[in-house]
Amino acid sequence: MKKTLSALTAALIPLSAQAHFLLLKPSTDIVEGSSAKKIEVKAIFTHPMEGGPNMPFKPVKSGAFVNGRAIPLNWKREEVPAERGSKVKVPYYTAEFKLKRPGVYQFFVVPNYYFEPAEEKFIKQVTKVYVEAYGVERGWDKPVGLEAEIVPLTRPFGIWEGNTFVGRVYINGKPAPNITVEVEHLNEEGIEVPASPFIKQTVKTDKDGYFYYTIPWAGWWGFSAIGYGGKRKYKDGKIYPVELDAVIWVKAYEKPKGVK
Ligand SMILES: [Cu+2]
Repeated sequence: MKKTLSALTAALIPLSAQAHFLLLKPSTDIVEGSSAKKIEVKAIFTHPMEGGPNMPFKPVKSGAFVNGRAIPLNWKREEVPAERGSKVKVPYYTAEFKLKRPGVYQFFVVPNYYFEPAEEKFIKQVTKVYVEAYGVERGWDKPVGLEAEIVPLTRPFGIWEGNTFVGRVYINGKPAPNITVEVEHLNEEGIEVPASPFIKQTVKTDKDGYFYYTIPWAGWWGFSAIGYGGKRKYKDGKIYPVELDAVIWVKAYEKPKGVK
């Protein structure tokens, strides 16, 4: 009975509400002080507003891009249930990283292709997140040069809630006009949404590939620009389209106490 019910529920959830997100989250977005500190970065392929399900993936390419070069990351593979209460486990990854010098570190992950049977397509989300270390803010507006990339026009660290985030989307090195950008909050507070459209917000890029979103409350927010990455053969012998997405995560801080 329970099984029938959950199958029905799954069938009734419109696909548009189900946004996959590769989450790349550092333990902090700003590191201060005078001695070299360590942070932890976590990478998980999930549905951040709903808290799951989690999908399998592995990093194919990754690094911390700073001052024009990429420092490799040493990922440790860990496991998490695919869904709450499920015995099926999927991998996620953590990496410890020592920030040796001042600068803006752009952490990035290029995952393997994920085949989504419900949508009959591959998904590949090239994902970035920023950490500013020891007071040097230069370099956050520089692209890493990834196949799908959001280049921020809003400084992507030290953001207040209520700030407007502006980014420009590049797919295969070219600005991506008129494409969808899905926006999701990492729901660590257990927020319940009033209706399914609230799971994600949607904006579109303009004719030059720019998008704008005003962050409504504090926490981590992910932006996923939905691009097209050609076609590819699946193991069933058929050819399917590739959704090539550019993802970026930023953290908004709560307004200081006493302001309105
Ligand atoms: Cu998914």
